[in-house]
Amino acid sequence: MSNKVILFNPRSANSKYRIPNSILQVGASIQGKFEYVLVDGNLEKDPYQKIKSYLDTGEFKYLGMTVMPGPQLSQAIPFAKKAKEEYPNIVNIWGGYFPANQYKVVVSAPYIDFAINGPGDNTFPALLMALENDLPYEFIPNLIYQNQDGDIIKTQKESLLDQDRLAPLPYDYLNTFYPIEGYLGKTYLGQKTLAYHSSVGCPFKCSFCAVVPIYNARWRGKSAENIYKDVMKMKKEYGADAIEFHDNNFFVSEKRVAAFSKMMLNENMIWWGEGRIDTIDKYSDETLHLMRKAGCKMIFYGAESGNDDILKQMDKGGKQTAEQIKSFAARMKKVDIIPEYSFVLGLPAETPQKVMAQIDSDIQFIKEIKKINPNTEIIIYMYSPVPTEGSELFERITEAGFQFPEKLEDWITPQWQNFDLRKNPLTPWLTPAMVDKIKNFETVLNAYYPTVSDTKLSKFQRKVMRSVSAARYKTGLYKYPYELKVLQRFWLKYRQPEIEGF
Ligand code: B12
Ligand code: SF4
Repeated sequence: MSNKVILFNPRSANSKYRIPNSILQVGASIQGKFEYVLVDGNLEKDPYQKIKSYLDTGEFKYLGMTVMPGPQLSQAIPFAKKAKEEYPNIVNIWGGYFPANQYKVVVSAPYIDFAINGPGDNTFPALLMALENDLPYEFIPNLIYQNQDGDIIKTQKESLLDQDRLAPLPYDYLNTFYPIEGYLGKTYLGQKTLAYHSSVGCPFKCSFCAVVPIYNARWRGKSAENIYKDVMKMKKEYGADAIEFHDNNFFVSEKRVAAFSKMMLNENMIWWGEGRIDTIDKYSDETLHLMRKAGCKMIFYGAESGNDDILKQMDKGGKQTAEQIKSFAARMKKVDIIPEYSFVLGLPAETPQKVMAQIDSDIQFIKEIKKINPNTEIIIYMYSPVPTEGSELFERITEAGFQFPEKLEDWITPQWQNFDLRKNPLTPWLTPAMVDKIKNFETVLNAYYPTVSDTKLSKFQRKVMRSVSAARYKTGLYKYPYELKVLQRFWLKYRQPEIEGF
């Protein structure tokens, strides 16, 4: 029968491949209903050849891809296009954050048939059923497509599903395509790190965030018991000894985190996740100590900026302030959990002088944080807007002249690839001098405080980097830090969370 499904994870990393949770969960949604194969672009030398070999059997009709912005597009776009040209009867279905946010450009491409708008757990099997049985699909929630008149149709959004009732992740089936051990990599957290996703969405509405347009301040998580069950399976059967929680916001519920921590107390596993300062600052000391005892070693936070006005603009509904960012860094020091603070520099302002002044003041703020808690890991992003239409920030960037590509293929031009990686934000209000200042400060900061999570750097190398960069760091002379760049090139394959992730 020619109704089999290929689920493809385009290449997203050059090393430290994670379990492709997106296609794994999509696979779970059709397990037992449709036959499917998994193709991981991270592990295939020639993934298109692999896809083609399946299509050549004549048994496959559906090509599902998961797509996030950035390098995944450089396989997703040409592969989808080529597959449609060579096998015109296949149905191309894209899911993930890119098609959900950039849906206009995606479904207008003549070779893409459908985009999934957020969770695909019900949508995907329902769509396949409809297509197989020639039934209407207009009433299937979370779907985006272009109809015959050329109108873009977005069907209604479905309520978030009870995450405990989703089909179990088909780890053992994935293992028949790619050995699971290959996905449990060495990180700062452990020798065999499991990537796990325990919740969907986020209850907040930060105006720059790609999660907001899709989830609209909704969040649902699996219970502590079910997370623990999956983690234990991966520990016992595949030797996992650490966990990276890939949730947008793992720490929404103190009760869930405390319950999970209690279960993890004697498991000797280290774990990490992403949270919000204002949420976790409400946790009791007791919970924080319990988390640390249970293996929570580091938490990633969007600190964003040291300017309260900007924080207000960004964190709608949030209560984070510059004072709190500082006092929380001190609190984390007391409970011995490393705060990983990310900052977004280069936001628009009325005049270039104001943009520059804000960059300077954020740099000062970061240095203050480092004084309060030198273990704080700092990650600097250059502001890249996402089109959260209707948001205040979106209106401002549009007024300032920002425009997204109009054609899907334009996303794989080098300038947009760099934009995706937040390397070159293409934002009209940032001058080269501003971009240089941000990048140079980052180089000096990383040399003066080499990240603890880089497992390759020796004590001696850290010492040398620190002393060579000390004068620059202290005096604020960040320009042309070539000597540091040379050292970093030789000694560091820098952990670049902005590209590699965590
Ligand atoms: C893991 C991860 C990575 C890994 C990739 C791992 C891998 N697979 O090899 C790494 C670390 C490499 C990475 C890198 C980047 N990432 Co990333 N990443 C994630 C993360 C944390 C988890 C993704 C995941 O596995 N989710 C679990 C699955 C189950 O959820 P899901 O993907 O949403 O899938 C559901 C639906 O979307 C839908 N669906 C998804 N795919 C498909 C496919 C089909 C066919 C169907 C039917 C449905 C469907 O159904 C699924 C089940 O309901 C997400 C945030 C998040 N919490 O999701 C960010 C995220 C996707 N990444 C993001 C970004 C920006 C990047 C980067 C571009 C830059 C950066 N700063 O991180 C880089 C570069 C990417 C690259 N190199 O191509 C953003 C995207 C934002 C946006 N503007 O769209 C996110 C949302 C993080 C964020 N909040 O900013 N990333
Ligand atoms: S808290 Fe994080 S995930 Fe939630 S809306 Fe803000 S930036 Fe996005």
